[in-house]
Amino acid sequence: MDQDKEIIVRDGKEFRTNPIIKGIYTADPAPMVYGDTLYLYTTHDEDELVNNFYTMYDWRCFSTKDMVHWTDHGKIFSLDDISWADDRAWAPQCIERNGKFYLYCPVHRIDGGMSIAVGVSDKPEGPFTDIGHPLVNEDDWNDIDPTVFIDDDGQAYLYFGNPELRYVLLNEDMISYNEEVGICKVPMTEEAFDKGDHMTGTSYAEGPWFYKRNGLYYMVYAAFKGGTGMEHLAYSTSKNATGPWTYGGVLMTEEGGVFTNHPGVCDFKGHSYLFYHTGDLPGGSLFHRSVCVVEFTYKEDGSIETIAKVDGIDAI
Ligand code: FUB
Repeated sequence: MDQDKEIIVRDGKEFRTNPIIKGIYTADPAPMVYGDTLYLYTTHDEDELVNNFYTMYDWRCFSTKDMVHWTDHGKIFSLDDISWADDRAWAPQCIERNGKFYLYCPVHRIDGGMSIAVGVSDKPEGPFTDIGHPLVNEDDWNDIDPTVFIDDDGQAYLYFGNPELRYVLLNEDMISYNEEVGICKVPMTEEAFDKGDHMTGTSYAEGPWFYKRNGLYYMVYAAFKGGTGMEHLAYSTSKNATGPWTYGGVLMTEEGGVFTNHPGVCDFKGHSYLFYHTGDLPGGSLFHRSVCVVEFTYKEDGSIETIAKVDGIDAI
């Protein structure tokens, strides 16, 4: 597919229309900036549904140097590569450490429940090789939507979870975690995540995205509040990597045409971007989503105002 066919010229600049990926249905965007390139990892909603539910077998990668011209790297990891998993190739995130790339992926185990798998590669665009066993396996359904970040002191954190936000301290090898500390449960308080409609009584639902900017830690996530039954995006901040968290506000309101949304945030070449998903491609539905992007700015104190969905993105 010609990934660049949706580029138009607007105000004398190249402009890519949303959804930015149009050849297949994609969701759960996870950007990673490496060198002068932004790599975007996504899930893949199959056209044909099984049991009228999420039908997702593989992970995809796209890359760009200017936000409008994108290279499609195709399938970079799939359930076929994970002998112990059989379904639900859900929201991933990738990170580089010491020249290797680690792709953290929720999957359904053959013996039941959700767990977090890790694929390893020498290249950002894969292919990735499974480490052979789950990294996080609590034998429950909470172990989804991993988000990974390496702090300035070298400590790596993997947050994840629905309905509870939990984390582990990753070891330097990035494929194991500090078992003495174990799996830590973040207190699900209204101060941290606002009062809301999800199972903990807070608005936090799923899809955490963890990062640090100008010394402040951010947790962006999909949230439920107000009885709409649709996810909006919200954020919380902390002065420490492990909290306590303070609720920051709504990042993006819910009307995306589908019940889920999923954030991926990054800075790239002096611009700040929020990736999200909607049902805006033709044939779009709850199980046929598509990845979009919007540029935004931080206020001087690090807070973020609610970001409106837009019809596309300017070239850098
Ligand atoms: O795409 C499957 C699941 O839906 C993800 O893991 C959640 O974040 C939601 O987007």
